[in-house]
Amino acid sequence: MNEPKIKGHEAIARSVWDNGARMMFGLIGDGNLFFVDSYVRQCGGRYVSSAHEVGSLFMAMGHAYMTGKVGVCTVTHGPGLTNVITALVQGVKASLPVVLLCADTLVREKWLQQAVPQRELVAATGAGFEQMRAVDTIAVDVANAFRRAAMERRPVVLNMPVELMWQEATFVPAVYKLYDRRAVVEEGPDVDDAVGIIASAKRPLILAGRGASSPEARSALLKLSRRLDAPVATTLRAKDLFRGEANNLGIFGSLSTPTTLDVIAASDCIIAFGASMTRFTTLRGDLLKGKRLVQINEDANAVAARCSPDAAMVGDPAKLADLTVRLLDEAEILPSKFFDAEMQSKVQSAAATQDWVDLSGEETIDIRRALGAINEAVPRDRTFVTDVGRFVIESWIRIDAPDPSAFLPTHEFGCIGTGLPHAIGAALARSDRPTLLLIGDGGFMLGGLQELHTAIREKLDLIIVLCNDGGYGAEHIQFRDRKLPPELSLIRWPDFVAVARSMGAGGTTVRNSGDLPAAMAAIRQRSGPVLIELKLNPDDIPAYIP
Ligand SMILES: Cc1ncc(C[n+]2csc(CCOP(=O)(O)OP(=O)(O)O)c2C)c(N)n1
Repeated sequence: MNEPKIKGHEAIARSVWDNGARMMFGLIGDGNLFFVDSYVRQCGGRYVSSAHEVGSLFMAMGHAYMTGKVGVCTVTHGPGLTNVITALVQGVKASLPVVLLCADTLVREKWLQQAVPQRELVAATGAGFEQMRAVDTIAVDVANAFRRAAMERRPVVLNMPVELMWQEATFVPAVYKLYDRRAVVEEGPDVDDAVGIIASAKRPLILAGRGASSPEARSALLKLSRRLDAPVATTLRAKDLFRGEANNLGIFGSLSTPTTLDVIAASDCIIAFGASMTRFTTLRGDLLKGKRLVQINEDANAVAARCSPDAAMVGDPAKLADLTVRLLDEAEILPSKFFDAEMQSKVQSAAATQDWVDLSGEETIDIRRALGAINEAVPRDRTFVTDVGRFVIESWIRIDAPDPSAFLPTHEFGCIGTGLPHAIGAALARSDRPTLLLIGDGGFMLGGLQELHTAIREKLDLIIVLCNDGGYGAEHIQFRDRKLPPELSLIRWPDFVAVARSMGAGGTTVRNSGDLPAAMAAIRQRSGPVLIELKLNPDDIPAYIP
């Protein structure tokens, strides 16, 4: 039988659609325009065009983070690819599954303006690389890129030679099934060693990371904490997992409160679930000194990679917490009495006390005061995204996320200016609730302003809180610390609110506490992206921890 033939660009569009992509981000050029057109007009796919390619890849990453599915992005050859190199590196560091469909120039032409060694460029970023081989392998090549992105949890670049776009072949759909690779929990020497250490701990403390932040893991960890009389804490990424629990210490690490640091210092055993134990979590190892560490992680590669545990278990954190409780019961181990009424009242009274003095003036507002008010004004069911800079420390401490899955920090590569496009992708994935973005003025000028128009065009429910300290605060404080003049870090920006309004967003400036009610009203009455600019004194922002 003679199957009808379709063109290469149509086959790519159909394959992307068949692999579940209902939304694609990108920027068109010679190499990908016809495929994007087929995706939109023939498949009915939703295409979001960015102002700069790097923005489209960050959008796809924000979308992937919120949906838990593979994000999709397309760029043209040459500068289309070189423009996304930073985002590829960040995607690798953040373990985000994304397929980047990247066109490539004609092989037979020697001196093409936009020719670059794509494979070599991608290799240096740590992302995966797949070659679209021929017009009749398009379906399997696309399916394989999706499979690899999902299984390897990193961006995969699919190189699409432009000569394939108008060639014809019969089309056989391809989608690869993903197999569950959940580690099986079996009793054995690892479990014996780990539970032995936990059973003998006198002052155990449970630490949860993002790998143990599912609702099942949360309740299993709380059950174990009650069984052991252990307080609970989280890494930054699992922030707010235990909010409201009596034995919650909040964040473990460089963002810990003094009371939490006291409890950590007193503990003799850290039981870490789903945490990779970064240098920020352990304070470069200092917080683990003199304690035993038990690490429990589903990902075997994360175990003992950045720390030296005394025992470890590889497997589902919820199941291993349940197993630990069962084994402690069978061995009739007594609770530790570490978390007692005294510790509870210490933790609670510390949380209820304001340990800072309001430094708001006439022309600038104290960041802590402003963020407290914003935290109250924005609906609780929210997505919370942050850019990078000195402001981020206070933002992480003072702004709540409803749960860790709604919290998208973008700091893995320490790159400023990635927050707004991430927030756009996240807002498109979760249009049922507002997205709150905290960003600095430097980050906004580097990578926010250029995509603000995308957010406005897409009519997103996006609240942008711009922490404007008049320059690069993370550098300002370093000049000040070394008693050097900070002028190089100070920049006279345009009027951000006027610029945002001229583009079609709402906006208001907060100079002092008297301006807060108007900002709260602007948040309540928003009908699209709204910019809340906080005027901050660069000399009065709590210290940045590098
Ligand atoms: C792409 C990139 N360029 C430069 C830096 C160095 N850097 C780190 S923080 C920072 C200041 C950012 O300023 P802003 O967004 O206003 O935040 P602030 O530190 O003032 O709170 C800079 C320039 C970086 N991290 N990433």
